[in-house]
Amino acid sequence: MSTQSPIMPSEVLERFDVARIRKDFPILSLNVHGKPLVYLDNAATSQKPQCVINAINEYYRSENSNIHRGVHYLSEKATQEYENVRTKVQRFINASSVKEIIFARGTTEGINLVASTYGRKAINAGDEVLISAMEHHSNIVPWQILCEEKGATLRVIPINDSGEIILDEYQKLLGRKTKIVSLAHVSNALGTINPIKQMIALAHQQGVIVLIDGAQAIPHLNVDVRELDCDFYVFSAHKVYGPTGVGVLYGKYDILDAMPPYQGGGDMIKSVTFEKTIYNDLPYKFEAGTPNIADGIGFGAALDYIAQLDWQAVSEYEHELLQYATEVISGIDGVKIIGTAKEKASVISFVLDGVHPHDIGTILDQEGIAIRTGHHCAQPVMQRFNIPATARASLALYNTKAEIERLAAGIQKVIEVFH
Ligand code: 7TS
Repeated sequence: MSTQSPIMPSEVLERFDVARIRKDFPILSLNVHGKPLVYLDNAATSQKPQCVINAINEYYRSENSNIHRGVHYLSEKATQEYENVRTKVQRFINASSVKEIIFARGTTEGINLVASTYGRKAINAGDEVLISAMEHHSNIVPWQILCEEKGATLRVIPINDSGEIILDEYQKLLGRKTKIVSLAHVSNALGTINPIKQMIALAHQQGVIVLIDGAQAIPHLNVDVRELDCDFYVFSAHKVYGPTGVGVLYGKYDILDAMPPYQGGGDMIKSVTFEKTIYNDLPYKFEAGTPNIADGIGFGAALDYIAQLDWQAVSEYEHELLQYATEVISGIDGVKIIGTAKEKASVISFVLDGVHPHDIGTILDQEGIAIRTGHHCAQPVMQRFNIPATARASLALYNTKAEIERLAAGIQKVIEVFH
């Protein structure tokens, strides 16, 4: 029941200059309930570096204007800044073209867009949509709505007791009726990294297209959409140090081009008469109305911030931190970690004997420690493990070993209170 580190500080933990990184995130120096904040709710949303805050501020101070429609200085400047972000996203995920980068409100909207455009066109009565048992609600409900409308069936790939997809079952479920597979790259409730490259290849062998929900992968893994060969990849800026309200839908050009539009309105058209509307080219066909310009530009600053980091060092650091946290937390008597896949990122979901996760969260909050408790918008995962909820600590590049030790001490306090 030791909360002391059984692991010596490693080379990686020493090499990565986390103290310098932490200075970039002003919120990390807050005190909460009189104690230094330990922010371990990064899977819900990450904190923002000063450069992102500055970019949004600067936009409203000196660039604010609507985009794609003005000939005046401000509108041209805002348009250029906003479109530059598209190029940054294209490079970030190695897409072939900026035309394949659609801005949306976030992961949720990206999935809904695909379900209600590609899905409505491609899926008919008797067809099947295949997801896994570890999906976030936003990768379940849009498909349920679609299946209900079309008389199609939602099929679910089971997971094992470690929280890994059972690949044999996946292969059995992939059949002639399957029209789309939609999978989390990384599970928000379990932390499992799914073998999506292999799963995409298996789907493609059957001529099935694949959407990847990258919400939890994008802050931790190196994502190359061409290497993965996914047909769609969606993620949210706010989980990767950018602002809320902006996200990305990547799609292969030919697939996007053949899809009907999502919402109708300004910017998504070339010409409108009462008889007929000609839709705009990609990517604008899917971007009706004034977008979230300021936060889009803030997202660009987040991508610049990431670009100047040694991403390999970040990944190694986060991996080491996760291993350390897993060892320390699982060493506490009465704690059980939910999600013990061999390949994991960032997330430690756990339950504690005799204590409801909400009580864990409340006591930790008094210690200045922010974790999330509940079903994490993945209720079927809770059902799979026969639990109502978990307590979840989720890590980011600015977390430290010392914070993990504060978490462990906080859990000890919970135990003292309850026993
Ligand atoms: N998919 C996954 C895997 C997620 O983790 C989330 C958000 C979403 C989709 C939805 O993202 P949004 O930005 O559109 O809301 N996950 C969480 C979480 O784990 N705690 O709060 C939000």
